Amino acid sequence: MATAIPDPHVLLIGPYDPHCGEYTFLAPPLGVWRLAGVLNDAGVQAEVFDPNCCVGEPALALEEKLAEGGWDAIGVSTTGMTLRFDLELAHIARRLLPNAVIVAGGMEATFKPELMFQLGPFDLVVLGEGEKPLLELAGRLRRGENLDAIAGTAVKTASGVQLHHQRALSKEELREAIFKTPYEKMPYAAYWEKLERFYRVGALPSKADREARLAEIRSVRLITLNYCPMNCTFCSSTNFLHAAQGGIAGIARLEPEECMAMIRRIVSAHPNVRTIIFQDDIFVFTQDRRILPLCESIIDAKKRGELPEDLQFISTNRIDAMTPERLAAMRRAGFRVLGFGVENFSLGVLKEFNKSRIYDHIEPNLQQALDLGITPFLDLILTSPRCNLSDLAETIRKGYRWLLAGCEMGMYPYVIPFSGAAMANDPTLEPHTTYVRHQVEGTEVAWDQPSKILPLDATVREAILAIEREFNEWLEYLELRVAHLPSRTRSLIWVLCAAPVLANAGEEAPEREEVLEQLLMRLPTLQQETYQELRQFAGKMEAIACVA
Ligand code: B12
Ligand code: SF4
Repeated sequence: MATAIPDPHVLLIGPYDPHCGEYTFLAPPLGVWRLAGVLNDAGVQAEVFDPNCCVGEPALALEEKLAEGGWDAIGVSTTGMTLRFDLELAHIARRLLPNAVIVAGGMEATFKPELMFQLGPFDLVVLGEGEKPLLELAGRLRRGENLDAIAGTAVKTASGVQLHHQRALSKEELREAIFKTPYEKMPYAAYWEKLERFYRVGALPSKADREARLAEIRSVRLITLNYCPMNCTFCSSTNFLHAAQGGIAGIARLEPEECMAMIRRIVSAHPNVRTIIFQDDIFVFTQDRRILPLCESIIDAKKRGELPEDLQFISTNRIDAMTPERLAAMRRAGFRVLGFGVENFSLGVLKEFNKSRIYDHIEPNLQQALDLGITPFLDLILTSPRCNLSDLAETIRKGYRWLLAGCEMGMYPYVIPFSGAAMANDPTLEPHTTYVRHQVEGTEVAWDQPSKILPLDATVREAILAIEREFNEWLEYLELRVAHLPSRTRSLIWVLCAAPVLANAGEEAPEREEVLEQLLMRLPTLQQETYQELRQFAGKMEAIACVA
């Protein structure tokens, strides 16, 4: 029996991204903050260490935090994208605190517990939602009991890694956990200042531009759903709770009045907030009974002065769940950007992604949203493992058309095999998966991590790799000259690079010259001489693309 620790202290480390979220906005790590709130509420001393928002070098800042002493358990949050950096921090914790209990949690840990034990200095791996396992862990530390067989954990034994599954949080438990998220303590203001500096907001030419950028930056994230059950084949989060439960988990989400309570709390904790981002994987279901009453409540609360009139909202939604009535209600409530995981404009690819049911809804709903003054934000994966060149050309053409029509867009060249996604586990795709060698800084620990699932068809594979090579050159070139490249500008660069490759292969594609003009129009902060330089660079790139 271990020694009882009457007042255990827990430090929770958020996922670590030293590149500062190059693709998208950074924000306080919601998962570990929610866990800290739940532990604090149960009388457990828990703090968050956020490596993306600390003073000085994160590794040194962590060492200082650990040297404050008194830590009995350290929790390390992991995602596939950040794993090598998360492990670096876990190894530092072990070096400084040889006797502390070190726990891995989060997406990557849940899907790959064996890998965690192989690469990291962990005593336990938490599977799925961390609330109940961490409360149980703290209880056992208090009572001096061993940590065996806690529901929702994996442990390493002589005979291998043993999994102890847990049930996903019920609707009531999820509500309790969300309500305990300590928004009042979360350093949103520090993130906003960092982003305002990074995007050089003060240097933007017009007040309208500055206001638009501030509305984007001064946002707070709220999650009201436990998971999305749509089972897209490239998606990992759809399988997260099933992996933790060892079976199909039930859906749970907040009711309209519970969402309102959280919105009011966020506004009072962060009065300068301009936008609340509903971070649910899907915010509106096809059979949805929440969205209309929620919009009405927001509109009422704004009228009564309980919420700022100009408070805006962003959410990610299934495009097949949109109707003219819902879109209009969302617009009136202040939803200014709606994310849609469209993924691809080709029906064949959507079938492969298990998402073909959205196909007929894409164009009418994008048009309807634009007509209402809502900006649709589309995520596109340009190729799938089994696509052909005309699928790629269709997505580039339609993506370009909707971009010019006013949509925002994030484009990704191929499927990234995130652990837990059906495609990542498909043995027929294994020969088409490429790996990157990673090493954990300061250690000998190294492994090959899956990084791309490339198209099986050699023509498409070569095309997308050529497009990606040119895209990377453009990015390197432009990032030295422009403060921040928003997703839509990056997407134009993808179209620009794809156009000659597709045209050379006989596919109908946008005119490269025209795309270049569109790109130049969207780089307003460039000096005149830089434009000329840029045209010369474009000419050089085109010559290379034609030779290739
Ligand atoms: C919000 C979000 C973001 C936000 C903000 C992240 C933040 N700072 O909070 C932003 C927009 C910044 C973002 C960016 C990206 N994201 Co993101 N994001 C999400 C999203 C939609 C929700 C995460 C969330 O807040 N969940 C709610 C909290 C409460 O849950 P949680 O974090 O999972 O934590 C719970 C458990 O995991 C567990 N847990 C977590 N940590 C720990 C630690 C310990 C010790 C324990 C015990 C338990 C534990 O307990 C928590 C409470 O129950 C997820 C999808 C999803 N549904 O999870 C994708 C997701 C995490 N993102 C993903 C990706 C790919 C990205 C990007 C790379 C996208 C891109 N292409 O640019 C970037 C990467 C940015 C970066 N450099 O890190 C992938 C990661 C896939 C993977 N396996 O790695 C996900 C899973 C979506 C997907 N399926 O593709 N993201
Ligand atoms: S709709 Fe989005 S969150 Fe849901 S399974 Fe598909 S990709 Fe994942």
